[in-house]
Amino acid sequence: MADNLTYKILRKHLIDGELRQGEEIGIKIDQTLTQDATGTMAYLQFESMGIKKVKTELSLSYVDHNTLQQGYENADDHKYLQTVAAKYGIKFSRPGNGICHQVHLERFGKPGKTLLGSDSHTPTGGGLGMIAIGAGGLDVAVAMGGGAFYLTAPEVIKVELRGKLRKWVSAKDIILHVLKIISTKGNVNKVLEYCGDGLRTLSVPERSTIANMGAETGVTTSIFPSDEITKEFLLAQDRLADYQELKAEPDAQYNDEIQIDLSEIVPMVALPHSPGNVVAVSEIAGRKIDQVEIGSCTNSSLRDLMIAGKILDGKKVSPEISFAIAPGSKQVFTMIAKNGILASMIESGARIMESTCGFCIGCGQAPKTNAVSVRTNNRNFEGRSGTATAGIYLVSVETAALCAIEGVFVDPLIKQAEEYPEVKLPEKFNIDDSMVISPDELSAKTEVFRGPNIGQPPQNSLLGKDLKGQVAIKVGDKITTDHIMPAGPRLKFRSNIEKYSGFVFEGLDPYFAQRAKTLKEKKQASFIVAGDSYGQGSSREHAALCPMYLGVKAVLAKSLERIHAANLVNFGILPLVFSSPKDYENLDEEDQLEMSDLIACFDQGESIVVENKTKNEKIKMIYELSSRQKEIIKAGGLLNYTKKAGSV
Ligand code: MIC
Ligand code: SF4
Repeated sequence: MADNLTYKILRKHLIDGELRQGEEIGIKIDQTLTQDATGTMAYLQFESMGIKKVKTELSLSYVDHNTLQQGYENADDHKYLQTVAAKYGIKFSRPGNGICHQVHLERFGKPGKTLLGSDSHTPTGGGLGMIAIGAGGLDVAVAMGGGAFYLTAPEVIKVELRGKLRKWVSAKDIILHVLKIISTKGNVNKVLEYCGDGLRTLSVPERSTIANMGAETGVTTSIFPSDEITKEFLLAQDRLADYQELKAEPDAQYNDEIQIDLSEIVPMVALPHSPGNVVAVSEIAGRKIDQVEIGSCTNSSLRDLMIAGKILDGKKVSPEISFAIAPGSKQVFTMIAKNGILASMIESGARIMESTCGFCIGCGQAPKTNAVSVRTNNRNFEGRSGTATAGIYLVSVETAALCAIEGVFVDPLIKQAEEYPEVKLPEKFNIDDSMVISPDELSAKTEVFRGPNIGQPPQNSLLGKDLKGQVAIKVGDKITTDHIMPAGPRLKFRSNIEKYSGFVFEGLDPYFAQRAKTLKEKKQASFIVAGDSYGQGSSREHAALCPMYLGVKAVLAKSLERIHAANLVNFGILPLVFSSPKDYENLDEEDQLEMSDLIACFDQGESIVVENKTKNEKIKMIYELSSRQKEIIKAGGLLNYTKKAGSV
């Protein structure tokens, strides 16, 4: 059978299992990336594995999420990350150098390679023809140690782009259009593979906008072929040697197909509070706006900032709105400073931010009460901006810049008669890697700095034969990892699990953490009951690690998202799925639950029967776990399992 591009690359990297759709496979990881918010824990876990040096072709540690440095915690984390990187042979991208995905695309990604990142938007690398996957920090730590990364061999959906976009419509509108078609649900263990003549009109950064926000559909990753356009981009980055042509074999097989005529796409917007709530901007034209933010790993490339700057040139921003722009990388920042576009932005009234995630993760720029905030990033979950009552609207840079000028929603298509500020990529980007520190022979002797905010990764105990405990919380559908483990002002405690775990489910139930702790003291397990798509969004393993620390032993859900389900397993928490939705309805908070003979159930592949002692009922729970995952859960998590198995 002829391979599509996804299977071509997977086949080359296969080191465990058989490459058959639906089966668990282990692949070799060529490159890894971490960012500061997930990185500290990943490196603490890596250190505890007792390996001398990373075994990948390239591992990079970025600092981009939390650079506000209010208090000593961030600065301590940064120094820990810098010293641990030097010691173990990892490149270190200093704060201010840019957002991990943007910098990786510009300077390090390579067609045909595998990239594993402790951030859910790692698939941005798919724009360069990589298999780039987001995972929990512990999975990345294992990959740095040379261990395989395990995933389900995916279904591959062919997305054929035909024709050409209209003026004022851009790549962000394509991915919003895709989200409208396939939504944020039901896409687990799938890959979106793009092809078609429409690709000829999309530069690498535009392809990467699409691959980046593919994460919101829940797919494992998205991928584009590596072609002449990729070659041009790599040449302009002075990296021609990294180029290779890559495409699907003729007559390659796919599980499904989506056809998109680019000329029919109109400017789109994702309404609060889900990236899947997509409508045409024209439907809300004229609605008043309070804030506009341009930037994030989705839309902060040179192309995006040039467009925004050209739209703003000679104009003034509406006095009614708060407006900020964050260039995605130092490269982009330097180039717009040199070519004068930065001056146009400043003159228009924009506030210029550091090259970091910033507003996207609620680190600053929280909008006002009940605000309508228009942003170019990829997630608009309730409360993520830092203001619980604000509504976030996700749009393209074109729409955002026009909205900033007018103070109301503007459909860019009304501008069709005017000249579109077309941007051609430069023949040479500004190349200066001085903010990336490379380890040398002496670095292995570096002493690792540990501030008082850095604790040790907590260990879990072996899975007991029986579990007894209580439903400590019951939540609804589409609970994101931002609901489970808030970021924003809480981010600085990522390296301090004892402290950070006090904020689990903070926005939904501020008493949860205390309740779970009390149950743990009484040697009772806590159980989480959830609806559909539990664990959407980020890769933050803290959404599993902190509940584990509080004594959560199982999640009982209608369905679970891929990265979060894997993180639960990695920390020894049982990811169980209801066999009938009515069982979810029958369960209530404080119900006493018991599960018996778990190990025997696992060994014999039987479903797990949960006894609801309060209601005197029995519930059949199903689980999709490979034999390797069952062993991980029995061992109390991946760290225990890896050390025992000596697999790195
Ligand atoms: C996000 O966009 O939610 C984050 C912050 O980048 C996360 C990682 C994290 O929580 O540190 C992600 O996407 O994985
Ligand atoms: Fe950073 Fe936002 Fe991108 Fe996450 S989605 S990596 S917080 S810019």
